[in-house]
Formats: sequence, structure tokens, C-alpha cells
Amino acid sequence: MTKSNNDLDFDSVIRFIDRSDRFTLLSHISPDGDTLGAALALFQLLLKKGKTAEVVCANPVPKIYGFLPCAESVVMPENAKGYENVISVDCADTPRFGRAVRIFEAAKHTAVIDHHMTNPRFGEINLVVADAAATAEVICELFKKMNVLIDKAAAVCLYTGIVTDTGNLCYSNTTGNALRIIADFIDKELVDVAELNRLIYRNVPYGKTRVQGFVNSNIQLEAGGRIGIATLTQDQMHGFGATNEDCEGIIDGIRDIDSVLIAIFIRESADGSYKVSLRSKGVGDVGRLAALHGGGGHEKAAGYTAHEPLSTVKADIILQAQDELKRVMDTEADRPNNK
Ligand SMILES: [Mn+2]
Repeated sequence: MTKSNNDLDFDSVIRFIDRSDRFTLLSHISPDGDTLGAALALFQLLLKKGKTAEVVCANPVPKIYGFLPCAESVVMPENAKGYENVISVDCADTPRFGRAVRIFEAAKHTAVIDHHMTNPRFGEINLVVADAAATAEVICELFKKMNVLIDKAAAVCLYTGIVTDTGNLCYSNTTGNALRIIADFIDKELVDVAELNRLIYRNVPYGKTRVQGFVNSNIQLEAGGRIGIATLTQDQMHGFGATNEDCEGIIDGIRDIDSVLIAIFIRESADGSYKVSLRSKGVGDVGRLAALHGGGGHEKAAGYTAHEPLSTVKADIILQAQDELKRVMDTEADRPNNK
């Protein structure tokens, strides 16, 4: 995982931790297993080093991640101490902080620890390991470099970050290093894989199963089946007793349809705007589509927020997805037939 440039960045982060006492760690909005697992493991590392620390997130910890050791110590920005040293964990850019951004802006010193290739390195110190499967993988390396023992609590957090960011070790970002970290946790009996699998993947609220069934049965196919699209309003969601959090993962079901190359899921937010999630199977770059709307992401997963009426949002993105598929097919046809 580590290259010499990264080694220098690791050294900078280690010096930053060594020379300071109080840290605020920032997780991103709509927190996932990696931003929480990585931040909580780093939180535990800092406490072991005798430091004072807090983890701040603009959204509450999803119920599903309540089992993470120290999850109860994650605070909302309003309740944060806002220490002078701030470390951004798994945030690809500053909008990912949500309203916790003011804590980052008020910091005296900042460090960024991340694995998103697109990260503009917006901190004073930047440790961005683009070939790491998860930020948790980077934090794991930090434990090793700082000679801090990874105990069961830290291992559970790091394991959760790695498995959730790799689709349970199945996505193309799954690295040998990620598997070696997990193999080592298993060898040392630091994690109970079956129990964690049950907690993370086999622990679905009734409302989530129902809302997913509803959305799945209403998926519409466009462009001869190459585009799959579904929508969900707040009223429909509440009708199933489901929450925003329960809608995570719906987009993956649309992508998994055999004919679909680009998947689109449009969900109304509480404020009436629309959250548009995009996935591709590698044919067509959905990061480009999201960028057209001021959103972000990468080739295979991206998203943006839209403020137009649902019918407009839907019609626009279908057209753009069709154009994107056409662009890719044309490029493919133009390519010289090199061996
Ligand atoms: Mn991540």
C-alpha cells in the first residue's frame, strides 16, 4: 500500500499527533462504516497515546453502526468542543463535513486522512492513500507505524471500515493488503467475522425491507434496458415506516440488474430537494454526470443534489445518462484496434 511519498505523509501525521494534545476528528455527512470505523479507531489510538480527542459528525451515527466500540462518543457539531487540531477522516472534500465545516475552518492546524483519489489535499497535512481500499486501511498502517497495539475494539472498527467500503471484500478496490489486514485480525482472534457479518449485513429493519421491495418493483428501464431508474418520495418512504438511512443500498440493487449499465436512484430529501445517486458497471463514467450538476464521486459511484421538480430531475438525468453511454460507445468505436 505505502509508497515513499505516502511514507513522508505518514511521518507528517505522526509528528502532528506527537506534538499536539487535543484533537477533533471529523467524519463525513451520511456517515458510513469507513468514516466512522476509521475515525473511532483513530480516536482510540489518540486516547492510548494519552491525548484528548472527540469525533464529530453532522449526522447521527446510523443505528446499524451503534455496535462500533466508542460509537457513543461521536458528537454533533453543536456539542463539539472544537479542539485546535482537526483531523478530517475519509472526507473527499470540505462539503462532506456538512455543518461541521465551521469546526474545520476554525482549527489552528488541520490534517486530512483519506483514500479518495479526487481529494484536493485541502489540509495543512495530507495523507491521501489513493490505492487503499478504505481510510480504515490507512489508519491501520498508522497504528503499526506508531507502534500502538490494535486491540479488539480497534480491530472491530478497522474491520468494519474495510468491509463496508469494499462491498464485503467484493468490489474492485479490494486489495491484497486489505485481505492481509483482515487475515491478521482473524489469526489473532481480534474479530468474530460471522458475528460482525450478522451485525452489518443481516440486521435489516422491517421498514427497510419493505421500502426496498417497493422501489425495486417500480424500477423503470430506459435505453433498451441499459439504464435503470427508480424514484422515492418522502411520503412513500414514511408510508413504509422507513427512514433516509433505510434507503442506503437501494441503488446497488438497480445496478445489479443484468442489462443495466447505469443505475439512477432519485430520492426526495426532507427539505424537498432530490438526492440523485448514480452507479455504473464501468461502462460510462457517472462521476462526469454528477459533475454536470455540481456533485461528486468517481467513475462507478457518484451523486448530486437537485432542486428542480422531480419530473425535470428525472428527464434530465435520463437524457444525460443516454448521452454518456453514447459517448462511451462512440469512443470505443473510434479506438484503433491495437493488440
Ligand atoms: Mn472510505
